[in-house]
Amino acid sequence: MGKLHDKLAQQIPGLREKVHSIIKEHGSTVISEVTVSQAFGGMRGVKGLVCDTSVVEPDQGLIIRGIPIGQLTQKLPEEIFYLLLTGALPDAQELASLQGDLRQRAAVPSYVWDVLKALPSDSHPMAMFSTAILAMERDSVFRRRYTEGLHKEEYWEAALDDSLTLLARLPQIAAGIYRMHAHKGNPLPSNPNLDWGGDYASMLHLEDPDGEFKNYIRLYLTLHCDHEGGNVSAFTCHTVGSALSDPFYAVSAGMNGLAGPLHGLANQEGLHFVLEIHKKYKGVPTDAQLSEYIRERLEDGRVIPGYGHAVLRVTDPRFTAFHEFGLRVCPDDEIFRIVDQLFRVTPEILKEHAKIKDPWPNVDAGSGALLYLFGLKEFGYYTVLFGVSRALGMCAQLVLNRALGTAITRPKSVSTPWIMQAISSSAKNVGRRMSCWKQSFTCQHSKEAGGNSSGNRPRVTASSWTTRKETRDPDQSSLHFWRLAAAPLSTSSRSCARCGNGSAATKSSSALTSAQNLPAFLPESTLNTGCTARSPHRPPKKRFIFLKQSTAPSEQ
Ligand code: NMX
Ligand code: MLT
Repeated sequence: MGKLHDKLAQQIPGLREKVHSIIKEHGSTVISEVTVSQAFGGMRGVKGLVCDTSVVEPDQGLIIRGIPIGQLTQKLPEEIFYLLLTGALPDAQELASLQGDLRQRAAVPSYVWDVLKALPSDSHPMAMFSTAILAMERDSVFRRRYTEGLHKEEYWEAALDDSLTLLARLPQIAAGIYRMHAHKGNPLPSNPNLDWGGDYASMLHLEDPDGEFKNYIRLYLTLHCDHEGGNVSAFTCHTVGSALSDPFYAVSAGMNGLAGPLHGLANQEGLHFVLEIHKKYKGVPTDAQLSEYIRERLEDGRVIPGYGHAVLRVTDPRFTAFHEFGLRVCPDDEIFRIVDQLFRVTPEILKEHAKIKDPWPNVDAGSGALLYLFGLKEFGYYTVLFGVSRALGMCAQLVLNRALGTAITRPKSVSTPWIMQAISSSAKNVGRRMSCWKQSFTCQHSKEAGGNSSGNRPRVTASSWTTRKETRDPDQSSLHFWRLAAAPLSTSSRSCARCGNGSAATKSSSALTSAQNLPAFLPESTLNTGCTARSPHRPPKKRFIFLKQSTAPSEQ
């Protein structure tokens, strides 16, 4: 398996040791919490998965092994595969070794074509693609070796073996699917003198007088390669692979997720949307017409394809790379001009909808328009291109997970009644804790306020909590209250925020928290403690000071 195998064999023992020691020494460190909204809302933002091939920063987008994707646009996709796996770009020899290995494995078995031909002719290209990958499972080295008794430490080698075979065959399979889908004849043979992406472009067999189509396909395959571990296709692939299903099963499953319109199919939807606009306005509309069109679509309860993202909060740098390519190659083309115009007009409209967290274009907003311009007009096919590229990331993640012995994926699900029970216990617990807590404090200002029947320092009254609590939803009432009550308080000055009494023995919120075992979920910033006692000459304020009874001045 060449130099890539050797490099990984060198790196993996160190990686294993690092991960084992992190788990051993810091296994109980909390890195995330889960709210009810997240449990119902696609686990958005929950950190419960590790992926080292790439990260997606909300304000920067895709970063592969520390390198922003915008700096990798000139690299070949197979170089990116090497980078995803090893953390470094290959040198010339390493690249040649990988390309040689891929070439040797590129022949597609004839049974794959038989399976594809047996499918109904109107099958979606993504269904064909996923089926072809699944059919090749019979060739899995991982499954064969596992059945023979493969040692755990060698899982990754078998996964790499399968991954290389799978990736080597994908361009010809994908190009063959295109030709079948577009009724353009039999699949064409692979050209061993071309790189992985160039060969794919060449087998698609479209006009390419100046080589820009090949460049575009290489760019396309580089930009879509990976998007950390939580996107639908990568996560599905990861989950299936975690059961030690081999890479053919796992990648095929990932492709089925990619085929959804909220994920990879959005590139097909995006072009469809642009063509609809072009048809309706018989060319490029005015900005006002386009705005109206977008608003109508939103009012019809339909998404604007190619816009929004679960993680990103800026223009996707992958969109920027496609946009720059279009500006260079076809700035005056009407389809491209609509893509460009959508980029100017759409975000401002989406920003009017507070619920839409990311109004900016994602990778799918412009990629299809350029394919269309190069003559690849069957947009039902576009997600297959995405899939060929995303297989790089899926395979890299699988190999590393098998190397690190990542456990079978099995989060705990809960039922809706369980959630309702948790909400009500949480409200009761908070009430109980608050009540314990308020017993432990007394108010400095009670003296000036005249006190209550039991003395000069009345305890904080329950009503001061409940008046506010009643106005809040039951699960988070206290938290809201405390947030309301929070006000900057210099605990170091040890003086009261209302009367400025320097002798007030105010404790820092963290000291109070630990001393009184306060609700652990209250962020320290919300514990700027305060007094709820009313002074006759001062209306109650949002800013209060609590004093611990045992340290109140009168008891010192
Ligand atoms: N057009 C209309 N509504 C949108 C859009 C959009 N482009 N983006 C988000 N929203 C809505 C979303 O449907 C949700 O509505 P509701 O509460 O009624 O269900 C609300 O805004 C909140 O969604 P967000 O939290 O902003 O986004 P979320 O993380 O749930 O979903 C996407 C992310 C990507 C699924 C969503 O932005 C979307 O549907 N975009 C259009 C489809 C698309 O371009 N997908 C491609 C993603 C990239 N990829 O290649 O996979
Ligand atoms: C992707 O490339 O996978 C998409 O941008 C979706 C995602 O990251 O969730």
